[in-house]
Amino acid sequence: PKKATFTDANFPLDPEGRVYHLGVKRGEVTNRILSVGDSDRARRLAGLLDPPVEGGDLFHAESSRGFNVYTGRKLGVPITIISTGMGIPMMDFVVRETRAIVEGQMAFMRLGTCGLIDATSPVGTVSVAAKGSVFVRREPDAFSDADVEPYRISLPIPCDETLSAIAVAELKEQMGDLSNVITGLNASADSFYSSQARQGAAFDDRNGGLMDELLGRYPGLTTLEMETFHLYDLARVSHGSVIASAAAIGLAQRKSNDFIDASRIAELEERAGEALLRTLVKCELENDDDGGCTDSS
Ligand code: R1P
Ligand code: URA
Repeated sequence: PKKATFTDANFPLDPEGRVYHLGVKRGEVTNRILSVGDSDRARRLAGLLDPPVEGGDLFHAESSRGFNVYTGRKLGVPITIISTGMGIPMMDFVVRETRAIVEGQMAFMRLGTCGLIDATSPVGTVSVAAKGSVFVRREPDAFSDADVEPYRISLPIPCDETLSAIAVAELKEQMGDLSNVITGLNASADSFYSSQARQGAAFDDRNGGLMDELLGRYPGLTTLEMETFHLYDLARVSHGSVIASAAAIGLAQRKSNDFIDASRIAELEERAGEALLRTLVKCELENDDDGGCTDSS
């Protein structure tokens, strides 16, 4: 298909107002967004939305950059599910480009997967990053022989406490006996490998002491993944226009080296997804009263 022409180098839009990477425009995204990394997870969770009324379709747009946007309703409330992909730049596109085409305050929940750090949490545990998130990034200057450490660990950034509390309650109800729900501090890393302290011989990663360093600095660390920190960071600098929280399903147990059986993932994702969609339905946003995102007309 022919590519549309975009104008405005500062914030590119096509003639209909579509944003450059997500490929959606005003009216196609709501104030309540569930962001997930994986496109299969997004499609599966879109199946949990209300059935479209009277021949209407669930809105779905897939962009050539790999974002999938589904917009419908959950329990009557307009909601959007986005497959974000992986890493901080992808989360940056999702938050900034949706913010540009939605009026009023926005709530973001992330449902991710993660590595579990504390030895007591088995694979399948769902952890809410209710105590915030830090960022772990590889420092390239260390490999240019500058006198700096090879990994930098940031200060924590908090999440929205109310959104997290609703998420914990909803997750406990929906997960039931299927899995444990915990809360903790998350670390988002700029690699699945080096900055998550995975060991390998192919690269000179200098990360043998990284896990101990992380736990030494933040003993309450529960999870390692790749996007939550940036979601919280953008919410923090959004002048109050974005609130955010995040949960993740533990696929990898980093102490025991256990990895989850693939057959368990779909049900865990669906139950956690149901919980986080209900969380977004329940959360109150500033513009709800004036016909904002919960207007069901
Ligand atoms: C790595 O496997 C990916 O899984 C986690 C990490 O944050 C990273 O994006 O989350 P998602 O399953 O949501 O992608
Ligand atoms: N996603 C991550 O980023 N890390 C893990 O260990 C598992 C999922």
